[in-house]
Amino acid sequence: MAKLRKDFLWGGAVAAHQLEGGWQEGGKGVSVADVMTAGANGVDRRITDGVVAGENYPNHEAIDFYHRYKEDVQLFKELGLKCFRTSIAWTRIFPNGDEDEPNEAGLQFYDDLFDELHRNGIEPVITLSHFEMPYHLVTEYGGWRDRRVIDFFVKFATTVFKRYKGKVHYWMTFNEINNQADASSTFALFTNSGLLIKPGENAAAVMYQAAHYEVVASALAVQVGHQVDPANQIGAMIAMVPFYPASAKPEDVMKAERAMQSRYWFADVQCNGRYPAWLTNYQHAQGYDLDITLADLDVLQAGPVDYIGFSYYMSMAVQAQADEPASYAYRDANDIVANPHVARSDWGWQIDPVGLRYAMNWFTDRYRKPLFIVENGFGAIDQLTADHQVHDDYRVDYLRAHIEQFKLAVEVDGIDLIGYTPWGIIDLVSAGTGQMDKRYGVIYVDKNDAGTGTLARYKKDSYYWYQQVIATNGDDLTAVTPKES
Ligand code: P53
Repeated sequence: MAKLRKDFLWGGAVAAHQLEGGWQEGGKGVSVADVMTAGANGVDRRITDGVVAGENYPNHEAIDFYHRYKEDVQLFKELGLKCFRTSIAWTRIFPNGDEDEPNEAGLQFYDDLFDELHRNGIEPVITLSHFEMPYHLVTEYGGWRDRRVIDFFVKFATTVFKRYKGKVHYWMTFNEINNQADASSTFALFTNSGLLIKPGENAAAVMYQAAHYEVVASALAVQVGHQVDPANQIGAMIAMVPFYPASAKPEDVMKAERAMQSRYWFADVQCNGRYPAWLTNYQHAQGYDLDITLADLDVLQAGPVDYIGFSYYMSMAVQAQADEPASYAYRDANDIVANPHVARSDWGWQIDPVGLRYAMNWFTDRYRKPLFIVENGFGAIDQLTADHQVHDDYRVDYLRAHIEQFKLAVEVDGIDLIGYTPWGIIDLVSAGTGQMDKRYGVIYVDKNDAGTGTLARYKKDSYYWYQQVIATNGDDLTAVTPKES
């Protein structure tokens, strides 16, 4: 029976804008993450018209990793991390996005961070664009709706591939590129693609255009990355939420199939190098006037990704309508129904460890590429005790159940898995709500939703547990008693 690789990349994942802070340090420009206010559980974040005085922007300071990363890397080393997934803030390298020359202070920051990781035996795993394009590209170009943004992105990618050659081997192009698939979430359209939909515009048409430019830019980046260093492994990054049919009714099964196709055509293009026919037919039938050239299709064909990075938090179930159209066109708001067979987090996320194994089989059947679980985790309210402990057995239970399932996928199903980087290994700002109190970390950060706190770091019970998991290469998933306080 196959085992986890000897060099399995146990790690932790974060994103630049959610932990660095230092939003104006070292010449950094304003990113889309800098104009999003704090929301709450059930309260959307607002996108303001630039940075407005008096508003609360949680990403501006975040957990101040920009100034404290050396201390944090020591905690990661003691934890035993083999890799650390973060992103490069595009706005540190090209503050406005359309400059001719990169910003040296920004480049130097990541040189220092990557050197510090390597000194401590930790491999950086880097996302090029994780929900934070330069805000200037939104105001001047309308975000990814403009073809010129492809060149700006490829220039950014080329700059960092060259600069960090030999220091970074694992890359991903766009974080959760498919989060915008439904085109109905203002938040996803803005964070993925810098899109603000104007009155009278068809959001889906705008999304398909922007996403097309993104997959072209991704394929170009893959090609450049391989030219710069053939040792580079460049992946897609897909938000994997499996859609199950709500019943065995054939129409529900077909609905689930179309829901999966609608969310994962991005992976089809990034892995197979071409659009699936159903989507091209659908775009034509809808009358979308898309700028997709033959030259673009050649680019897609020439730039397939090396592996599939993906996030996994939850699954969903879908149901056909009574008067389902022939297209089975999928819409989140119409088609999702509650799944009575799984539990939910306080934020309504359906907890489904078996769904992770299912998703890994689905990816492997469809693409035959190595997989890398680059996000998984449990957002919860934690209680810090007076003596600075956090008894987060619920988080250990969630992570353990998911690790058990991916081990089955490797050991029983024979799936090729590069590594596992649980999300928010150190508490950080939530992408969806802007909260600090929705925590994922095995390291607690003393800061709350109001933005107050000392920013001190404390090890949670889950820290000691994960340390044991890594030390035994996943063999020992049992509970541990914290060794120190
Ligand atoms: P938060 C929605 C659904 C699944 C994953 O999310 C998502 C989102 C966007 O909120 O995002 C990923 O912080 C994303 C991370 C994010 C993490 O999941 O809303 O790649 O940036 O923080 C968790 O609880």
